[in-house]
Amino acid sequence: MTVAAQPMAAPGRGAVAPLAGGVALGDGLLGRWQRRNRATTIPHGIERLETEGNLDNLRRLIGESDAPFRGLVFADSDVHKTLEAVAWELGHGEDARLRAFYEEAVALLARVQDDDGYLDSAFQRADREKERWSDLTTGHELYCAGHLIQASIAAKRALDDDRLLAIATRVADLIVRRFGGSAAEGYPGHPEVEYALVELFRLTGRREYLDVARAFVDRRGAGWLGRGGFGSSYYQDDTPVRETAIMRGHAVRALYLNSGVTDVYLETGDESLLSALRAQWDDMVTRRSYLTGGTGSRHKDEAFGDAYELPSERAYAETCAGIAAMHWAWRMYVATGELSYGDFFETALYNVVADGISEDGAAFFYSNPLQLRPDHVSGQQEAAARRLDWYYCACCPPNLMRTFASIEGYLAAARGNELQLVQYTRARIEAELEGGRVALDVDTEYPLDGRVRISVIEGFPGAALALRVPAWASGHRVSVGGGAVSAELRGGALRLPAVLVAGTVIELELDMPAQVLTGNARIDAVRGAVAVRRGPIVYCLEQADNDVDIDEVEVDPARPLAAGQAATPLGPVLVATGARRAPGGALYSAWQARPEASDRPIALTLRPYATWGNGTPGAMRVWIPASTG
Ligand code: FUB
Ligand code: ZN
Repeated sequence: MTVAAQPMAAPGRGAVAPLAGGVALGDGLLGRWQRRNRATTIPHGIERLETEGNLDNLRRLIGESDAPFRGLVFADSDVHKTLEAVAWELGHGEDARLRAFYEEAVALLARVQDDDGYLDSAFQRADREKERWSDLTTGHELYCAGHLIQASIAAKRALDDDRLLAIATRVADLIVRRFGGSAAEGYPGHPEVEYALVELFRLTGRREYLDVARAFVDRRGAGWLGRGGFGSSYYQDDTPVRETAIMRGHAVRALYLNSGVTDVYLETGDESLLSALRAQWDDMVTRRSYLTGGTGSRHKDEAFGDAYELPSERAYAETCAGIAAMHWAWRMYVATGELSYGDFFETALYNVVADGISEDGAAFFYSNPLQLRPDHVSGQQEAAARRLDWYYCACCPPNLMRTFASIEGYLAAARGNELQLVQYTRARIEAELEGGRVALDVDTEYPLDGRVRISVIEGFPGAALALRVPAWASGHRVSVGGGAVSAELRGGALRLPAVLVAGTVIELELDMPAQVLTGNARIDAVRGAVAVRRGPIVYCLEQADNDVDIDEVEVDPARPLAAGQAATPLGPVLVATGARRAPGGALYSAWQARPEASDRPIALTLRPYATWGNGTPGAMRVWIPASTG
């Protein structure tokens, strides 16, 4: 039996409710990515947990390995994230390799756990550098606990297996004893545990998990965490959550925190949290994120930059930040019912997150810049020129694994008697709505094209459908049973009352012509340049596709873009018209008079950004100087 991933259960006060499973991906892009993840990425990751020492770090605590502790202080979290991915995948169907890892890891964690519930190999080891809970700022114990809790929720929901949940609830109970109650102090240097605890509350009904998550949110902002090397803004600890209107500091921390804050709002209804979240969301989307959905423009501190500080080649845009932004976008949608939050989710998914993994599923980017210079000296983790098969700081690969393994949990939600489709991909979707049950087949090549055909298999009178119309769509048409209908588009949603009746076919057509975009003039790094986007897919120039040096070209934005011959998993290559503007004479100096453009127009081949770097190594750029005549 196939069990659909359900990363989030219906919250107490959501405007919409995530579905309780019931989604099976078909042979569309997301289904193919999920299968690649199962067949290649997860087995690759399991092997790396072995070779990099993550599993030995646990085994050595029970005398089953002589190896020294290896890796970073949060090495356990890679095990937990992989376990989460494996649990969702075992829910999709048995697999001997995945099952063997799952059984071994669960048994290992059970044996390693201390009597009081404590479980973190970096702090349990006899040769530990610090005592438990003595360094909340950088120790990552609560971060690791959060990932363990999320893995255990996956195991319970996908496999109905209580073993990991028993381990994780003992950890959570210890957290409640140590950090719960008004007399207690402390909160995590790296947020993550907040939304894990809220989800554990949803699963178990135990209020103390929600209370401690809320306490972590309420306590933040005291400046208590910044006393180490980084400043308090790095930890989002410079201002109280409710008084914060801007995104700052370490991007993954900020985005995990805001996911947790949204979850606390979703259970408490504390409107002061939601208004701070809305302000921060607007700040991120309008001033502090890349066209690709990437966030964190500074390598230093892996942090958000100033407003409009969005350099292309130095974009940090960590893969984990892309995933965390998807988590937050989904929760903002659940909180508000505004389908337009799905726009940022899909932008991040198909661009910065998809860029984080190679076409074959076994190599990864940690940072996802929007430009690679031809002579770039490849750093390890944070500035690799090519995707690497693992990282010393390996947070991103297992994060990708759990994301693809559970991606069906983010396609649709319910609002009363209405089913809302947020992301489009080939899938069977079954849901219990107020008034009855619905089942529908979604057939689409999205995002290759914008046609979505929905066949209702089961429905009931009055069952409604809402469809997200992305802001990038230059036009849209919808028909029910072959007849065009006009429905008002409000807040990115088309509402179709009473259409979910068995046998009905609903067709949505979204126009996705290639669009030429410019950046806000305040983004100095891209002033005078343009980028190309088709539907949600951002394009780039890659050297391997072009004969001319891509750092010496400009594009004529007035000339139409044509579809090229080659296809990629994210869309056709596109051909633009431009010219070469080479430096004069032998001069390649930084400063010189503006060279003449070549008379002869040249064809420039663009490919979906996330597909670059899978062939011949070389330069890449998303933003291309525009010819000014
Ligand atoms: O600190 C844990 C993870 O390592 C962060 O989320 C990533 O940014 C990387 O620094
Ligand atoms: Zn990462």
